[in-house]
Amino acid sequence: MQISRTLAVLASLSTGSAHTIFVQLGSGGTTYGVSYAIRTPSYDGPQTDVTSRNLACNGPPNPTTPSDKIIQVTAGTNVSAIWRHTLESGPNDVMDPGHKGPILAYLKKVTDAKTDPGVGDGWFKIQEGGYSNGVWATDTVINNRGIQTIPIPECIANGQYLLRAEMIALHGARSVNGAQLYMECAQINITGGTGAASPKTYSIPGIYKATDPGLLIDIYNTKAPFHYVIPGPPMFTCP
Ligand SMILES: [Cu+2]
Repeated sequence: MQISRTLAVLASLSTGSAHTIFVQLGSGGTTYGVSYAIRTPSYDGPQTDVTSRNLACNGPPNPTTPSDKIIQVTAGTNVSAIWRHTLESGPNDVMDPGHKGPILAYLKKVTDAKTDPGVGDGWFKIQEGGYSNGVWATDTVINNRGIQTIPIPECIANGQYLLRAEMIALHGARSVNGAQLYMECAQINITGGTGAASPKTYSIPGIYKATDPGLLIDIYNTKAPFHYVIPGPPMFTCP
């Protein structure tokens, strides 16, 4: 108990500046350049207030740069959200491994992906990974050279969307607003969708509460194996 608490404190001290950014998207066999069609910040810090409008597509204190690009995505295929410590980092510098927690992905259908701020209703969760067999989903991404593989549902409508990829680090989450949430929004145009389903949508901010069991948790003093509850709404799947 005492040792793990010390390790936890050391982990949060030593990883204070080793955050992460969703910097690149791969789709249809092409990996686009850093910040291409993604609203990236120059600083890699987290959002920690789950009621902030900047929970949607990041923003102050990590101001983001707009992009006038849109990436084509075929429904029913996988895209690759690529995470790096900074905009300049390589595949061996994804995020400090002391950052452990879930990964998630959301879509929001929009009229103009280049300009829609993403704030408010319209979001549905298309991917979630938490803690299983002793491994956090963030470790899976780090060990996969920063690649978060996201399946795009085949049954959704065609058109422009914001793709919000997210990683949450829980090393400081034993106190309220201690979880570090990392997210960026990619601007995509989906084709090949059947449009057979209309996903139930949710608001960002609004999907998380500071006291959610998946955001307010002492991961170092919770006995393994434990059941980690991934935050946010139920994941959408095609019928
Ligand atoms: Cu960090």
